[in-house]
Amino acid sequence: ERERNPPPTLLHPENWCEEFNHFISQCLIKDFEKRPSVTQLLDHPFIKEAHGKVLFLQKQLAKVLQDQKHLNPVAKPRHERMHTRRPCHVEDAEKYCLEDDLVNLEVLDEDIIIHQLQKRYADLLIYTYVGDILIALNPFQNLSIYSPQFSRLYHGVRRASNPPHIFASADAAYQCLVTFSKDQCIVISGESGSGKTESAHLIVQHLTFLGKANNQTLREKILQVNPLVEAFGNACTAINDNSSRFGKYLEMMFTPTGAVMGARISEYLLEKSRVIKQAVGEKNFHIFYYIYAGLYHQQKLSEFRLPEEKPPRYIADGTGRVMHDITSKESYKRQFEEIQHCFRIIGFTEKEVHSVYRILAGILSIGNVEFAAISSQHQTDKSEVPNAEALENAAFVLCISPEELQEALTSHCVVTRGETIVRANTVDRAADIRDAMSKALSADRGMNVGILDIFGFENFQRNSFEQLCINIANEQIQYYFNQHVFALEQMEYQNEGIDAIPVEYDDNRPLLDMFLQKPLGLLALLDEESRFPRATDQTLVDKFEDNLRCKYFWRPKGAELCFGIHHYAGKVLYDASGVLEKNRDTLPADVVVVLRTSANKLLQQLFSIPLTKTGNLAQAKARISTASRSLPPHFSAGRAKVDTLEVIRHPEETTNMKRQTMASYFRYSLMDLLSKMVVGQPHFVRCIKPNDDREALQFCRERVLVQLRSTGIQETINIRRQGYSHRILFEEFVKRYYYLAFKAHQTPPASKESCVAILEKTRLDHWVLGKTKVFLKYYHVEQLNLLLREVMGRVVVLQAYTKGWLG
Ligand code: AD9
Ligand code: MG
Repeated sequence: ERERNPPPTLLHPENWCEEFNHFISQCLIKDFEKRPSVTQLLDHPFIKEAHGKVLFLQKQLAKVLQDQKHLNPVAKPRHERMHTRRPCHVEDAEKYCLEDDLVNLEVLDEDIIIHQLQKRYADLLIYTYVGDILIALNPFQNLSIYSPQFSRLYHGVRRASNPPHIFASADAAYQCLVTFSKDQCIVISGESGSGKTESAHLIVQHLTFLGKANNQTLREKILQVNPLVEAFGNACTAINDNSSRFGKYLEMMFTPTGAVMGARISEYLLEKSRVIKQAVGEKNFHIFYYIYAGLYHQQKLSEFRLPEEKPPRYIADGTGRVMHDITSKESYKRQFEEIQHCFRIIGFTEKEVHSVYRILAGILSIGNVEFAAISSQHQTDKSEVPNAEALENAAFVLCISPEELQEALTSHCVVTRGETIVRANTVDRAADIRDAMSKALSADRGMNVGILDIFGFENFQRNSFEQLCINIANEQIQYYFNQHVFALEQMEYQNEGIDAIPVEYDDNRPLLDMFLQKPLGLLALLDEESRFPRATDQTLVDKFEDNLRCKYFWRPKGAELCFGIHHYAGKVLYDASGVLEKNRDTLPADVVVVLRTSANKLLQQLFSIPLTKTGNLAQAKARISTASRSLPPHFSAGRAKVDTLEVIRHPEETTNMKRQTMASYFRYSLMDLLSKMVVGQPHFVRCIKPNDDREALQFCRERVLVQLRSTGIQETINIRRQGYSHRILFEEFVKRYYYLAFKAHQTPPASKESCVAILEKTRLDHWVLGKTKVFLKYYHVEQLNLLLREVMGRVVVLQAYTKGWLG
């Protein structure tokens, strides 16, 4: 119905009139040259259209008056029944009912929560609310609930009108953006394989619908960005065939009236080490397989100097089958075609795409370069390249000189007393440089709403530095969640003099301090040890043990190179072998110099930026200080805390960083990401993996319970029961909603009394007033906005009439 007969776009009355007046004056000048008669004016196409809108609005108005019965407390919507909660006991099967919002449960314990989720899951109701937070259970099957019909269903309606849905969360963020003109931030968290990336896609899909991305190209561009970056940043792991190996923050930009303008994507903490080595049973980034299979089928492998008889080492797993696997896989070939399509849609030229392929092929060829020791009488540790062909291939596709490349790999320059001395590299060192170069080529520089989708918490058989970084990032996101859902909220109630029973929750700050503190946090210790040339992984673990004396750290007996961490989401045993080397991640200046000489423009660009990984640290710092100044008002009470979260945690990052390590880069990236997030009003989606077998309809109670516990769901329900998700300053509230209780020409004072007058007029109940703010439940805001939209319609009609334009 809506599509056939779309409602007119309503502007704020003042803007509407301004625009209207401007247009009319333009008409007067251009079309009439003198003041027109009413008949002339009414004949003007613009006025005709406006008149049509007015007639439409009049009809709407009649309907609105009818609909206002909605607000009558007699017809309470489902979510408002929280004050008349129904009993819901597990053993009482007869009376058992499914709740869309767990906050409505009368009796709250783990058993009942689990039982609710399990029952809902069996009915394929994978989404459940906890107040304004969405719980999403991975269905492990395709559901037909994401079609355009569903998008229409979840468009600007009250949340309780439909079952819980990821589209409703996207809609809530969108409505907040349009209503309060403020940035929003949707934070999706959950274990690896719980469905974060899928949820992020669905949110983007719904936001492009809501933002009326009618422009087909823009819409497609936004939708195609995800698959493209995921081809480069996702890989098959033991847990998830499409596991994100980076954090992704997608910002969708909207005009003040809510039309989508564009999107920006930032990626964080790419697990670069995957390029050179993958754990058993895991794979490299998808893109390498796509490109190899795609070029094979296009018979272009030789053009990119890739071997046809044997797949490159970086994508081979040692069995002869793999070559056949890659080239015969229809899906890889199809994905390659899709990636080509994405590149085209997003606006890459053929030449640019070609450059990207060349760099990817270059990485694969570099991986094939081998080193052997040359033993001469004087020099025993010099190395050479026995398979010159691989090196030549790499140099060819990267458009650099093979001799210079070889020299950069097998030797290095040292400047002593003004003299430059060339020293030979050992075989091991040459191999390390080769790998560092491959990682740098796939580095996260160059191409660059907020929807946050990071890699989920991981606990494998063997966990290394990568898992440690991933899990620390998740620890920080959990801290962000706790801050918003518990700490800031309770502080705000206190400051505003509102009675609230304190809710106990597991604060993971001590754990985060253990990682990030200086100088004795785990990452700082790692950096310190990385600076000692004689340090070994063993001395590193000893150092951890000597300094990290807290209940979250332990060292298992009989495993010298291992250490354990008790994360918020569970205990993980880490293997420290290779950690020091991974942390050093050195790319010698000699290699950078050679890569900068490339005739490939893209490659030049990648390496023209100084190779400090802290490039945007100053920007990040600046953003944090601006962010904390312009925090949404409901943050103000907690501003000190939010600052603490970023700045105190990383006090002297800008200085003394002569040598970049992965640990410091990781810390900066995390800080940069958080600086983006703190600007927006947060919305949370908690993804849950119902089983480890990736099976549909299989609900493993123990696994779900662990995830619910670690994310503090029960405490969340408690605080959401008494909580108010919207806190609006009196001034802002009056400015926004005065139309609901006052005449258009009145200017009520921005006081508590004016707020009371408005709230009483709307006949809402259960709101609370603090010292400076109105405290509302999410459904109050929904109702206020619906009412406002209707009243605005009336104001527009009235203004048009009183201006006398339409007679
Ligand atoms: V990781 O931390 O990046 O390793 P995610 O992102 O949490 O992980 P992902 O979104 O990739 O998990 O989901 C894993 C798989 O679950 C997907 O490949 C789908 O096969 C499946 N999935 C997840 N959500 C849905 C859904 N809403 N509908 C259908 C889904 N399948
Ligand atoms: Mg993912």
